[in-house]
Amino acid sequence: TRTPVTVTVTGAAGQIGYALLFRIASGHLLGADVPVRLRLLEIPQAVKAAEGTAMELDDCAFPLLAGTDIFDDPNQAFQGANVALLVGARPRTKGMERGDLLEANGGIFKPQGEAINAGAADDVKVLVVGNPANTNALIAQQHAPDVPAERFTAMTRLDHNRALAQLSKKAGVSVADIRRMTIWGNHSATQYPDVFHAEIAGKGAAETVNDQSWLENDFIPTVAKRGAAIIEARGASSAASAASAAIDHVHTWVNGTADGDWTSMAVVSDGSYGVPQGLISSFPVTTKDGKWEIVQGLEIDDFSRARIDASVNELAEERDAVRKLGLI
Ligand code: NAX
Repeated sequence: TRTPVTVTVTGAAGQIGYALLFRIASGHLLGADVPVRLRLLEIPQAVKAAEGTAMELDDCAFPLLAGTDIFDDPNQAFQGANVALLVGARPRTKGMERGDLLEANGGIFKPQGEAINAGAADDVKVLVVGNPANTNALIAQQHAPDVPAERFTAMTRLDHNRALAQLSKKAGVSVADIRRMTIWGNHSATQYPDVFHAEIAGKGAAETVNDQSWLENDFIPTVAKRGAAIIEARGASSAASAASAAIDHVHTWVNGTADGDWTSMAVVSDGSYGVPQGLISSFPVTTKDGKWEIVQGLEIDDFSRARIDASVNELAEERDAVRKLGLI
């Protein structure tokens, strides 16, 4: 039998955690033949709730789940982690300025980066879900100098999946007929969902839809503001869809993208497409053998260029702000 893969999940007692843990333990994260060992991190006040979730995990009798341990100390939680899902974060509350938000999250992601650096497995792969996800990932990465920078990623797969869903509805096709969707930039309202390289059943998606006004005034804002629309309708933020996207992100990273297709991941920039080196920005990426690569050579027209630049500028501002606060 295979040695279990150690998966650390932070914010385990939160609503995404509740939707995520059962899918990890049932084999959806890494594969139906890969046993997993869960290490959960919570703040002390939420450890009891995490213990309740762990009781339910026991009660599922998942054949692949080799055990669940709960910690309130990041150094213990990340010990031996092969996969780290950083979900817990400090949400923006009323009256909080962006600087306060970045500072509060720096207080979480700096020690977690240090703990990953000190104790995670050599092959650790990190996905940051907790917002502001790209900049939280940058903070953690900067405090893990011994871990290759490319192992730190942030989640834009939910935005990617939302874009697939909107386009499939508009075109009257299955999401399975769509390839090469791209989310560029920050996981925020400035993100740019790009259909100009996407294909529907092998033909250009933009030409197939042939409706620039829908693209500009409906598709892009609907995808970018979907999180707010979910809160408005559900009375709570996206949880099951966010958990599902986190599963997709890691599954694709580990198992590879399909031939001729790509996915969206926020990864450390090498300067591709004019995105300043070092920023953790969403790109079209292919994956193979547990490694990602930014898709090269795509033509970017003026319409796309302006939107990519706006989102990347926001990321640069966030980086400058956390630098000023001494967080990186
Ligand atoms: P919840 O508030 O339900 O849960 C967060 C959990 O994190 C809580 O149980 C809290 O105790 C825990 N936590 C806080 N600080 C911690 C720390 N230092 N160490 C360990 N655990 C800690 O939020 P939930 O709805 O689960 O969302 C989690 C995060 O995902 C939020 O930051 C949210 O903004 C973000 N999201 C990101 C998305 C993305 O696409 N990148 C989409 C969904 C979601 O909005």
